[in-house]
Amino acid sequence: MWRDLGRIGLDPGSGGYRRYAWTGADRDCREWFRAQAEARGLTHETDRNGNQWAWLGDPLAGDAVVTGSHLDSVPDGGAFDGPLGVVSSFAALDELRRRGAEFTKPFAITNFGDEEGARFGLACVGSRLAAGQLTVEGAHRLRDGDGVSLPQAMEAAGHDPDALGPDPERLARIGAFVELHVEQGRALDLSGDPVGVASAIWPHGRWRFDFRGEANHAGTTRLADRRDPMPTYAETVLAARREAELAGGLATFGKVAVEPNGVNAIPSLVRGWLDSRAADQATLDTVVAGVERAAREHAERAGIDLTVVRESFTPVVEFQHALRDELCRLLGRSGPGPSGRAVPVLGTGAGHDAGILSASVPTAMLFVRNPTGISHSPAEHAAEDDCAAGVRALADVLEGLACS
Ligand code: HGY
Ligand code: MN
Ligand code: MN
Ligand code: MN
Repeated sequence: MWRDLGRIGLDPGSGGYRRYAWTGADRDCREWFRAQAEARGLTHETDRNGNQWAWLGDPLAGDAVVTGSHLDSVPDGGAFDGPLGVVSSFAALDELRRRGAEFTKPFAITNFGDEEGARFGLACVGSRLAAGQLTVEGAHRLRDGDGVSLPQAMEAAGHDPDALGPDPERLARIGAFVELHVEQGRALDLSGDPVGVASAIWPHGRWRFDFRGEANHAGTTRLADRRDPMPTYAETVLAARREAELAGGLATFGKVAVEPNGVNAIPSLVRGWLDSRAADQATLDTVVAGVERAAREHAERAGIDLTVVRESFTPVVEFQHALRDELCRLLGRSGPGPSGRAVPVLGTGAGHDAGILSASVPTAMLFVRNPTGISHSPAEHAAEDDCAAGVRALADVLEGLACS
């Protein structure tokens, strides 16, 4: 199961995955998901927003227990971020069948579409649309780097963009959603546990900084005559690191677009995206305000026009305590930790579909140890034993929530 999926969208040059929404690699992942579902006698469906569901029992009965994650990736992403959750869901179902567990509630495994937002710039598009946190107009406005709109890309992939919209009835029929995910950090490595339960997702967002100057010839324009936005952008990136260190948050300028992007042309526009996150809202606000203030000061001094647009924002998600505590009780009983200790509870700065859904559905997350903490990179890794511990833990949780 893991090997078949592992071949999809793998870039041999970087060793990373390039599985972007509504591309060929996405199609192959969706095909893999459907085949896994049907091989287990599950009923496969793709919902109005392009999320895949594999059902056991009646999807309309209500109080369903659902697990799953996403299969798309960031550019040159790792093999585990997303796929570990989906593969572990199928493996946990196999484990429950080996145990002879009887499902007393409808059960489903999901693949949420476009979680990383790598192509259209907004994370969790499939789950945001379903939860009504992204309007249809907002979705139709999304464009990729080649100017292809989300509706055009969906249509080309055979999915009707006019079907997009909130799906409250579907979400109302879910009693609990549990997402297993590779940890994107080292808390479990440091605590010595293979599996942990999520307490919260930090508030985080994406801001676009447009630095506009004046295109000109790199070889004939005196330095004093330039309105070059690149130095202003560079000063802002350095300021972001300082502001984050001072405030105790995180700030990353990981993506930049330059126009006209010629070696011998002074740019007319440098567009940089800030990803900022922090354990609490006040710290996040301090970091972002500090970066914007510094950017405006540098732009003012250089005669550069600056516009800052908040492109997306996810407030803090405190996972529902009752479900979180139920997971801890269920896992504490089997004690996947070294000495059967209670399972650790930890926060994360990474966004997830579970975070989006938590506004509409009782959600919880399980994390599997990542020995280096590296993620969003081909170097992302989780040990086989830890992945197996994650499957057993997920099976324990699903058995406690959905089986007699
Ligand atoms: O950006 C994130 O935190 C998530 O991996 N989409
Ligand atoms: Mn990710
Ligand atoms: Mn993920
Ligand atoms: Mn995520």
